Amino acid sequence: MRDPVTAYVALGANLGDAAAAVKDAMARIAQIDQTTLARASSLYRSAPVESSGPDYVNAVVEIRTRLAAPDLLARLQAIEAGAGRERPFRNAPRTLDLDLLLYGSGRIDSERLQVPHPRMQQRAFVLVPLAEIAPGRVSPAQLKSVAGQSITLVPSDPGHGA
Ligand code: PH2
Ligand code: MG
Ligand code: MG
Repeated sequence: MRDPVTAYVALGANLGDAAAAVKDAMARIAQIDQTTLARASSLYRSAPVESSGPDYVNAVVEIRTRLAAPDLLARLQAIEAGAGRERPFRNAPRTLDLDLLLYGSGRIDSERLQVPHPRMQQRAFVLVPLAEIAPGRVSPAQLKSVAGQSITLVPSDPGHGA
């Protein structure tokens, strides 16, 4: 059996109850076979970047997985599909988006999967939650370069242990 790999997954949603969709997706990621959820960031609200519709709810999780990257991607896409994800056009508003950001120190450049995620360095909605749970993975200079993009913490819901 392969050694576990530390990987990071970005979560995003801006249709329906986006916060509930992101939290539910975290629980579903924790249930992926051969995979454990190590850390989950806070939920953040961010304006759509090269996209449209309501504000997004975004977060990042750290997982440990023995799955190969393409198998992990298939599990993530199944969770997206289960949340009613449709893809009418590029960057369309969505009920749930799960993007594999980092897979160990691996570099993957296939038609279906690019890791590290090719646009993560330009996006505060990825770098800010990633820096919260994995500060060593994001430099101050990287954070500074996206400081102009609006992103705020979603207030946590004390009644439900969030
Ligand atoms: N995802 C995109 C495009 N634009 N903007 C925000 N704020 N959050 C996202 O998750 C997001 C986006 C493509 O996946
Ligand atoms: Mg995305
Ligand atoms: Mg995606």
